[in-house]
Amino acid sequence: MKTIFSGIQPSGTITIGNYIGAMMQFVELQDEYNCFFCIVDQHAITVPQDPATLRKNIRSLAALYIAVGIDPDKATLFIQSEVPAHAQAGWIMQCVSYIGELERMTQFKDKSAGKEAVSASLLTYPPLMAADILLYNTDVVPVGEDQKQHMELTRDLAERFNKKYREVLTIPDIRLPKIGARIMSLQEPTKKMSKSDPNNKAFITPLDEPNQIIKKIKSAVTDSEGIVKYDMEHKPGVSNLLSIYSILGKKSISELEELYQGKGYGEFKGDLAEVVVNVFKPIQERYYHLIESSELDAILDRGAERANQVANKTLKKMENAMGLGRKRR
Ligand code: ATP
Ligand code: LTN
Repeated sequence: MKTIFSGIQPSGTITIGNYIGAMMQFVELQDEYNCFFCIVDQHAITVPQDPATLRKNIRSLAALYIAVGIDPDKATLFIQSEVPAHAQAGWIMQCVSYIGELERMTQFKDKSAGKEAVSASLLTYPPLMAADILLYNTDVVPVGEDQKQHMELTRDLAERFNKKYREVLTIPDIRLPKIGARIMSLQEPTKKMSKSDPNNKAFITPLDEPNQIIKKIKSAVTDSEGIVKYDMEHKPGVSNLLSIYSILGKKSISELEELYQGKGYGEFKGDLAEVVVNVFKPIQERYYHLIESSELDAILDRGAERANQVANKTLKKMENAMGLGRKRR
């Protein structure tokens, strides 16, 4: 069986973008692959986090992974900071990275733009992500489109390591969803939807109440044309809503265009809101049951144990290849 690894930051409640771009792929792939799904809390602290909120978000993300359909008997679900090999291998991958290539990462440029104090870790975020992936001999990484550049760097770093030392690391491939690889903000449809957006009308989360979902979709920015048609360049708002509707409503974009021909945005948005509410309703029920249960801790304990076993093996191989410490088996 081939191996999959992916991670989500506990930097807020996941958005419909994370759900469509990442989580739906995870659920679909868990039967065919040996899967590792990680709550990357060490990545989240590259920008300021309130400690109590971070703790809450970690547990909440764990419950959401299970609530959307990850089966802990099939996939390994764990918290990054509970597997020390990530930070250790992250350091090694930093030593293989060049400052110039890290400075070229668009996520670094976006997240550091206009900030007075930028942590060093915002720059060294991608080598840690590479370590996450490489520790599990990962073949495939399902992510959204915003991670393409980080994935190319991960492959470069792994190839560089193998060439410089020894063939230790597996070169991973990226897997993007066919539709929905980049869900846009509901308020600024030319910008990626992001869970850390300060404007909470810009995103929908699976935990939003039905009336919040309806309000957010009704106030989503569109255009004055009144025609439901997919055209990302000229109609980014409507096109984004069409993508969401198509995936969650399981209808093709052209089917939807036909369905709403001659009808206004009001009816289109109302129906879309209903689709979203219905997809998230059972997820919410499972979530509220899990978040209170000790079952969640047992799942995360088991996950950390399995992840530590695999990660430590690769870490040892990396250290041996580089001549770090004393020779160990
Ligand atoms: P933050 O706002 O804190 O930067 P984020 O919302 O961008 O977080 P991440 O935790 O960094 O989310 O990403 C988790 C996964 O979700 C990644 O695979 C990422 O590619 C995917 N993803 C994030 N935003 C979107 C989006 N708008 N559309 C599709 N996929 C997305
Ligand atoms: N960089 C990703 C989160 C992330 C990740 C990973 C994704 C950290 N480590 C490993 C896939 C594999 C993000 O910002 N979305």
